[in-house]
Amino acid sequence: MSGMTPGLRYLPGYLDPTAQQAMLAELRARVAEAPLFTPVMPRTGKPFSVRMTNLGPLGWVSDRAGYRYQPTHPDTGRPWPPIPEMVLNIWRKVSGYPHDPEACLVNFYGQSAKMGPHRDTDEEDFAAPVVSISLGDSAIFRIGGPERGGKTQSLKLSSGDVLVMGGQSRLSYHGIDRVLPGTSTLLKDGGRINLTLRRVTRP
Ligand code: MD3
Ligand code: FE
Repeated sequence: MSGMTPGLRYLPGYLDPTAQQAMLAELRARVAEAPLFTPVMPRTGKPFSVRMTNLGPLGWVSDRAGYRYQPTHPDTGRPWPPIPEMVLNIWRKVSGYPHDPEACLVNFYGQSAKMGPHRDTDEEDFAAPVVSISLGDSAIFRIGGPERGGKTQSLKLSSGDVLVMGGQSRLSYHGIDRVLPGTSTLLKDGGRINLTLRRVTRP
């Protein structure tokens, strides 16, 4: 639990470099089946700087029509590939929640990508925490409270770190201010991958 944000658990170095390599190999194989796409903002169509794809029965997408979860890839029309067992096992160990996640959002950040402050509210079930796994270059993560514009704290997320957002932190504003280029050798061409695991429906 981290000071001003009850329910936030930071697990630095949860994955050692060998486990990070193994996870990356699994992800590469699955992302080959479900290519990264560039989401756009609802209504305006402004592109995100982050590219994304999903694994699991439901995937989060954003397009001109809005934000939603859907069972298929927006470009290929195929179901999202399954969430790798080693990723599910992390959820089972750290979430404290008795059901598996349905969505694993895979975010890819190039050197200048960011994610503006937002809350994750497209799920039906806020009883489950959100679990995040970071790979590749480090990034500055910022988390506030339940209201936009409140006090915030920053945390550097590095390759192999796991973050669990339960309790009050589940509905907190959060975002990625910047990626710190050249801080990891995991990805040959640099950049950062974040996996965000979520329960979407009420079990
Ligand atoms: C705090 N992703 O995909 S992960 C997202 O690094 C997202 O790609 C960021 O925010 C990333 O929605 C941050 C950490 C994270 C994820 C979900 C949260 C923090 C959270 C939900 C509630 C509070
Ligand atoms: Fe989020």
